[in-house]
Amino acid sequence: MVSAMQGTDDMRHLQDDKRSARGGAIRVILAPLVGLAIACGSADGANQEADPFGAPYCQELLDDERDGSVDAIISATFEDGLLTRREFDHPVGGNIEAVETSSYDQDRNQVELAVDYDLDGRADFIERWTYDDQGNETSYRRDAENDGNFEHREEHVYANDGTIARTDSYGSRGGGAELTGIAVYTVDELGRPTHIDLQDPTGGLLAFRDFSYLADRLIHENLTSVRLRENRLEEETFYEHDARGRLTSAERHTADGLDQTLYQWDDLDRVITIDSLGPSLHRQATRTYDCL
Ligand SMILES: [Ca+2]
Ligand SMILES: [Ca+2]
Ligand SMILES: [Ca+2]
Repeated sequence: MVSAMQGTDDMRHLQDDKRSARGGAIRVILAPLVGLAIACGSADGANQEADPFGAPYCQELLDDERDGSVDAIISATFEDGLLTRREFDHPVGGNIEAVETSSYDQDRNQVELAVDYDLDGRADFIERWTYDDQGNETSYRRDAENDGNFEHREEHVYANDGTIARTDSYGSRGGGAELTGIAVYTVDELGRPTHIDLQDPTGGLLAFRDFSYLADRLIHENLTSVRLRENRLEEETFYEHDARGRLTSAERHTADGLDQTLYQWDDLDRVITIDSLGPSLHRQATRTYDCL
């Protein structure tokens, strides 16, 4: 399903938000671990990128500006059920700049991401996802300062046939949780979201989002187009896949211009390079999976 109110593009927004929130710490988080569930968010490749329990990469080189020089190195280790990513600056010093840890609580079917910006050993940012027995994401919550108050929470509601029906978003103010938005889904006969209405707490329509799929394929990952309209803002993202159904290109058209993300895969269906080309993000990430 499409993760929460976040369609594929919102993941990018989420990523940007996090990046700014943490002052440029680890830069590769994309709705982490949604891939632990079924096909959540896989339409844009974020699944493969973000799911360390699926195809963990052990090293990622980041080249900002795509000028051929590496600017940061992310190293990932998976030990004792914890996935840890460390970001090092490069080539200056090789100092650690941030550490993020992902863990899975089997009893609660919960994934937690904790990020330590200032390297004092205590997390400064926490996110949690829970899943039902079918692997559907049931909730998401975010604590921006790790003060125990989760300022943002989303609860997903599924219909009897297992398809996503609604997402309720809550904000927390002064100890009380307050409904801030509702997403209502329309799904096709395969259970895929085709339309999402984003509503205010009283049910007033704020925006909507349409999804199109290739008709001749039955796999979930064949999302071809997402369109978002929000007041006068309109944007559309087009996806391309190779013969094996793997995402090769996501092209996002907005009023400001065109962003394109290109994915290259290895023979084991793992993403090895991600090229981001556009005014808002210009970067190449290169991944390695078989570190010694
Ligand atoms: Ca560079
Ligand atoms: Ca800290
Ligand atoms: Ca908080």
